Amino acid sequence: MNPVVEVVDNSFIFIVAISVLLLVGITIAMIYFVFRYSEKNNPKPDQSITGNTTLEVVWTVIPLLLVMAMFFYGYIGFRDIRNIPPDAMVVKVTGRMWVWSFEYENKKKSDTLLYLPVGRNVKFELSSADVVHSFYVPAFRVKEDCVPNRTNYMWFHTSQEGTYDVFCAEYCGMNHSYMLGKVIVITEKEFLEWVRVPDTLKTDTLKTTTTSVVAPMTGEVKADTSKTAGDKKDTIKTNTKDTLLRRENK
Ligand SMILES: [Cu+2]
Repeated sequence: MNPVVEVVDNSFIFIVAISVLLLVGITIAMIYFVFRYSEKNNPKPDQSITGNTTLEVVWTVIPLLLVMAMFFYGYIGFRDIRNIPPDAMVVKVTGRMWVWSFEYENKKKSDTLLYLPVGRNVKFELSSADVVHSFYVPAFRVKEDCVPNRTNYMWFHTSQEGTYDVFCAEYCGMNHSYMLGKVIVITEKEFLEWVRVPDTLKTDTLKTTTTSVVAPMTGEVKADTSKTAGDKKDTIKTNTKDTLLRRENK
C-alpha cells in the first residue's frame, strides 16, 4: 500500500474514533445526570462539593494526551508527505485557467491526462501560469497549492494501475469546477512507449487538443503517429469538461 495513504487514513480513523468515543461518553453521562440530579429527585440541592483536585488533574491530563497523540500522528504523516524519496521521477504540473498541464522529464507534455508508470515514486513540481490553483488527487491523499512565480512540491507512490480523479481545490474563476483531470497509472512498458512518442500536443488557455496516443479508460496506449497537431480533421478541440465527459461515455 501507498505509505502516505496509509498514514493519512490511520490518523483520520484515529481522530474519528476518539471523537466518536467522546461523543458517546459525554452523551451517556449527560443523560444519566439529567435523571440522577433532576430537581424532582433532589428537592434539596447538595452544596457540600466544593472541588476535587484528582478529578481536575484527570480531566486535564487525558485530553492533553489525546491531543498530543493526534499531533504525533499528524506529524508522522506530514513528515512522510514532505520527504521526497530520492528515486522519484519528476513531473512538472502547471495550473492555468482552467486546465492542468504536465511536463515529463524528457520535455513531453500533456494536458488534463497525467500518465504515470505503476510502482514508482513521483515528485510533482507545482506552479501556476495565472492565479492560485490547488492540485488535488484524493485517491493518493495529497493536495498542494499551485502559486504563480513559485514552485511547490508534493509526491506520491503509484501502487496500483488505474484511473484516478484530479481536481482543482482552490476557487480560480468561472470554470473552476470544470478544471478536472485524470491520473492514469499504466505499466512501466506502456508508459515508456507513451512518453517517448514525440509531443504533438498544443496547449492554449482554454482548449485541449486530444490528437495523440491516448485511450485512457482502457489503459491502452497507442502511438498514433498518423496525426499531427496541424491536422484539422483529426484534431478534436474542446474544453476540459467535454473531453472528460466524452472519455467517460466510452
Ligand atoms: Cu483552479
